[in-house]
Amino acid sequence: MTNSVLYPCDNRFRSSKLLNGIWKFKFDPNSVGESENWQLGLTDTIDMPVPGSFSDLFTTSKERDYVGDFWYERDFYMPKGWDGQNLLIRFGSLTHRAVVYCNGIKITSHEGGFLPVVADISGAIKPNEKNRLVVKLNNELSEETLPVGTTRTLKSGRKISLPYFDFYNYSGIQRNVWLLSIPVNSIQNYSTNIKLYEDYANIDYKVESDIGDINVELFDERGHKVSSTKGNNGVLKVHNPNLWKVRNAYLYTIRISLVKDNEVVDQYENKLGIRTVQVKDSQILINGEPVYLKGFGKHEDFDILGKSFNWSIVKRDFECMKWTNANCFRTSHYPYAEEWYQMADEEGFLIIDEVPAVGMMRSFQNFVDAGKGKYTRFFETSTIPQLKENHIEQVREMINRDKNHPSVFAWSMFNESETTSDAAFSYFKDIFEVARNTDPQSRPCTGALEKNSQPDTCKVYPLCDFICLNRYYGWYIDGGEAVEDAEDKFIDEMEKWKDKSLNKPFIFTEFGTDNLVSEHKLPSIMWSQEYQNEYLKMYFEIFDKYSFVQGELVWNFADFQTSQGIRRVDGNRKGIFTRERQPKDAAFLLKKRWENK
Ligand code: GCB
Repeated sequence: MTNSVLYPCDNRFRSSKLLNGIWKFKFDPNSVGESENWQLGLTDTIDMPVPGSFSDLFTTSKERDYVGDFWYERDFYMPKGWDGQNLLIRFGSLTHRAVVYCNGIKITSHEGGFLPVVADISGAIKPNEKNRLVVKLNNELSEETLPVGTTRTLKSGRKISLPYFDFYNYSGIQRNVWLLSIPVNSIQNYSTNIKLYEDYANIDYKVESDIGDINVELFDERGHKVSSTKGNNGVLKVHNPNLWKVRNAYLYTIRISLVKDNEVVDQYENKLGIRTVQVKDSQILINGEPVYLKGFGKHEDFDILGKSFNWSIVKRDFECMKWTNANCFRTSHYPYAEEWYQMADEEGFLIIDEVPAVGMMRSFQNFVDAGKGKYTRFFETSTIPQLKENHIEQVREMINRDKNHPSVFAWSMFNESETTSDAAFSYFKDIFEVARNTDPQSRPCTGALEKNSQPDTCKVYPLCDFICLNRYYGWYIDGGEAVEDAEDKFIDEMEKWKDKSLNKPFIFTEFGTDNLVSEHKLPSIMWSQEYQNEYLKMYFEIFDKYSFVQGELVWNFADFQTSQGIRRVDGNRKGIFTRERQPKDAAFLLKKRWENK
């Protein structure tokens, strides 16, 4: 029995029970927990919601900005009728690293804060008694783990985190926690790959399971069976398929059954969209048709909730994105909770799925340094082998988790890394290769390039199937009075890319200005809403001049929390929406442009 990361599914064979709610919580600043046997049970605890980011619930900075080890605990009973099954514990994520104990027994440990942690607890659980789940987490940043940053110890002995990235280091048990009951002989994983022909589609599939016979069936949205076949590997043929289209999604249901001695012993169902992805010349093709990407770089971020998963925020964000006529977003700068992808599948949104490889230029203000030629020999440091190991593992885990979502059309291997050295190239060559070897659908791979990654200096862009540029001409570079120079510099760069005749699509994965809802100025000045609109119009004019520009994802969908600093006014204010998800002026500009684009 492997620890399948398949999203929970309830049916005759499988059950799930959410363990969300109030858990016990305790900081462990001196890392004494294990030596004092905290894994057996915590004392002197406080209440803590799960899912939840702990930071913004507190009223002192010491607690909000806490860095180090911290512990969660809750008791649970195994539901009636679950005996004889395999029991798994499944965390949507544990940020950034964790050790899980059940009844004092170590069950698993995991590195990386944005992907599921699943473990078999069958051996540790007591069927008829109260069971205790204890989780030790740690949220320190380093140059060996993703996302990249460092941890500083103040004179008082208190640790603070110094992220090399521009979002607040929220942590905790931030996503759903489930107890799962799975048959002893079970289905563990499956993947699909779609090929379209004139009047039919072939869905090549692969199922990993315990020994037995596999049946695969496909149902349309009305529940009618449209195809079926047998075997762990095979092809489902669908005549005159309803395609999953951008902003016009059609979802079939795939049902996989495991049969032993003529009896079904396990069944797994999930949604399936029939669509293909291709990069051809300078276009991105979905089902063979070119699509221009319109949308946002986002964050999982909200007032009080931090990065906690919450369905209402997912719903509101999709409603706002639909209102602007967007069709795409990038999960900057880490894989989001799985439910985001489920809604994107339903709503026909495209996703660039990003691994948490952010901060790979050793800068506390990467957003400024990214434009100013800072070079830190990041890839020539002794921490690189360990970092690379973690990076590879998280690429694998992300693709394994998200590979069956029709919404996911591309993988992003990094955000704003240093790219100008041979060392950077050889590092990323291996990372891209892992992604390409892992994805059964061979989706395009890319990475978001900062301003130092220029046509004549960047060594990494040849690895990208399409080029993603983050550019801030007119904000970090030549903002305000100098904005006309910004425009010249931007056009100059674009001409250099054009001269390269790369015959690849270019997507702008970031461009934007900070602004305050309270600021209106005539003539415009930086931080006013008028300035944001003028800046966006300048960018749109330039995009429209170059036919290889095939998408625009504005930075950012909404204002979001960051570390404190002289350039951040209670966070990053580049939102097209406020942090409360109300439109700023630019939202109306985008809505109008994207209606006709
Ligand atoms: C960037 C980063 C992003 C920042 C953004 C900004 O280049 O990729 O994480 O938030 O700039 O607003 O400075």
